[in-house]
Amino acid sequence: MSESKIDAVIVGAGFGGMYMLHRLRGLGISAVVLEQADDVGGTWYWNRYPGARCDVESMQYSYSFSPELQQSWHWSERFASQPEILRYAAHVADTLDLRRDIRFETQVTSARYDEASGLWTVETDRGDRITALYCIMATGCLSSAKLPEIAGRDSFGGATYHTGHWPHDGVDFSGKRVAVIGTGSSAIQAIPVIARQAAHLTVFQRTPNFSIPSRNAPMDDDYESWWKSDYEAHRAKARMMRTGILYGLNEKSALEVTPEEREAEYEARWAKGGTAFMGAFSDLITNRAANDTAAEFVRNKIRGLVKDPKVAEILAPKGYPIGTKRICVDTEYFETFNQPNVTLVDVREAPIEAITPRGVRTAAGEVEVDAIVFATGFDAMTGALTRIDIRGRGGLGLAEKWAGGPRTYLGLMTAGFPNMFMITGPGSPSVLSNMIVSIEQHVDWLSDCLAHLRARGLTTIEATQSAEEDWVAHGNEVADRTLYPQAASWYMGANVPGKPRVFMPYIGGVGVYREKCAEIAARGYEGFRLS
Ligand code: FAD
Ligand code: N01
Repeated sequence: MSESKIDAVIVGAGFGGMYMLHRLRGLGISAVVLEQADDVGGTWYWNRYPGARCDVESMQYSYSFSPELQQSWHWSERFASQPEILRYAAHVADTLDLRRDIRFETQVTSARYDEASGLWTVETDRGDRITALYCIMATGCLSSAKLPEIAGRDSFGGATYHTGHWPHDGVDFSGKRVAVIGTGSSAIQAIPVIARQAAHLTVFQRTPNFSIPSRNAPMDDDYESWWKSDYEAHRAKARMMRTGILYGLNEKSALEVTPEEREAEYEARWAKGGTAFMGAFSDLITNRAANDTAAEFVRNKIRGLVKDPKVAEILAPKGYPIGTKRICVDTEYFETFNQPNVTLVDVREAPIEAITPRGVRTAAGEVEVDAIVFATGFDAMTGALTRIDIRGRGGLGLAEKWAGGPRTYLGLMTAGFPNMFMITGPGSPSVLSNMIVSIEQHVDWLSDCLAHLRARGLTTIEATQSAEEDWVAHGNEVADRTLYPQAASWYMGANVPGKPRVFMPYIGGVGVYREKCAEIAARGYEGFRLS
């Protein structure tokens, strides 16, 4: 058992925790980062599955706080691969000498607030007991991997993998019969790569996904120069965009243009590739009729790419609006189903009954395989937090408080948990944005807030109950103006049996949210109690 006292404990050494540590150092606030992995990088440390890469362009998916860093780093591709992003995270850690304040292979198990002292006590699986004034959760929105609840899951005799916990030495599927369960973003990236290696690949699909080709390519020198020639101005614009990403948004409605113009707009965006497809028209996420035009365009593309019309129809998403489950970006995903060694199983039609010692059994029979890849996602947004025994005033548990869904003020704090902060917590734009933009905004806001407290000799900040209630109501009201609640997505907690169906991120937009946070700070941290 080791006991220590420090100003701030930060949990997590992904991009959130790393930048938080850097800013606290600058404020002269002593801090330690606790990280369960053995190195920095978070998402990019864990998700080493074949084909893993970013779908925000690499010129934008990077820190903006250091002009030297963003000028000196060179990205080799339009969309960076996982190994390159991990190298970037390591480079940042080296450049800023972050690792000396990070305790690796240390999982935080509990964090308790003591009302008498006003301090947090954080405990770890290594027996550490650290007392701190501030407890900052940079635990990630997509860091709590979710295995499917399928009977016999542990009885399988071959190898099993989860995309979010991929072995560091890679996996050789040569000559193997492989099953992939799931068809979300991770699966859509992994399937084409696994299919090139495996003797046979069987994909078990519950819900088909809309996916746009990435058109990934080596970095274009002129494009890199364009960004670097005025990085500050481009970043400033991106920070005010709805998604924190700088790309062309068409202000027109999909319904006000002719069918020919609409088709041309979709074709142009399909040819360019990437998530900017959803910027084709201004009302794609608010108007079902508008959305249907984009959804049908993509379904027709799938029908064109997949040779077997029956397979194409199974892969063509129906029944929910495009974009309301996280839009995917792929490299030859749909084409992969033309390969003779790839089989698609529609588990809506033939539900998975069990995993057996030999493979996967559905209502249509057993598929024998040598390896199973669970591409089944995460207990998103709340899982990493509720897994820790976090207790605030009166011993109230966070998991208990959030039993009906997460409740926060701005996604930064939750009432009853003084001095406990969340980086990109539920109720902030987080997963609906370029997350590095959102991380920087939260860390900067919080750093300014702590500087404000310290300059006034104050020690504590806490969200008020009423501000939290108003924010939750506002978040729901904004979400209800969109089509998002119509899909059974992980944004809604729908992928975790028993999880309340609440739309968890804030969909008001990154720019709007940033302005609200700034106004609240300017009004003396309205909605927070300072003491
Ligand atoms: P994370 O990177 O998740 O880091 C959290 C860290 O906290 C982890 O290292 C974890 O081990 C640690 N931790 C959690 N709980 C504990 C505990 N109890 N004790 C100790 N340590 C703990 N976002 C985009 O904007 N664009 C993309 O293209 C994109 N692609 C993605 C691809 C994949 C495969 C995934 C899974 C996510 C992707 N994301 C993307 C989201 C991505 O999570 C964020 O962009 C960003 O990396 C999050 O950084 P973070 O520091 O907030 O969280
Ligand atoms: O996880 P997911 P993910 N039986 O939850 C299926 C980011 N990311 O790891 O849709 C059968 O999206 C489930 O089916 P259904 C990005 O934000 C980004 O792929 O619930 N199937 C679904 O198909 C992304 O959204 C990139 O019906 C089961 C799949 O498993 C987020 O991370 C790349 C099942 C899970 O999909 C999560 O993506 C990767 C069961 N019991 C990740 N349980 C980029 O490209 C679950 N499924 C940037």
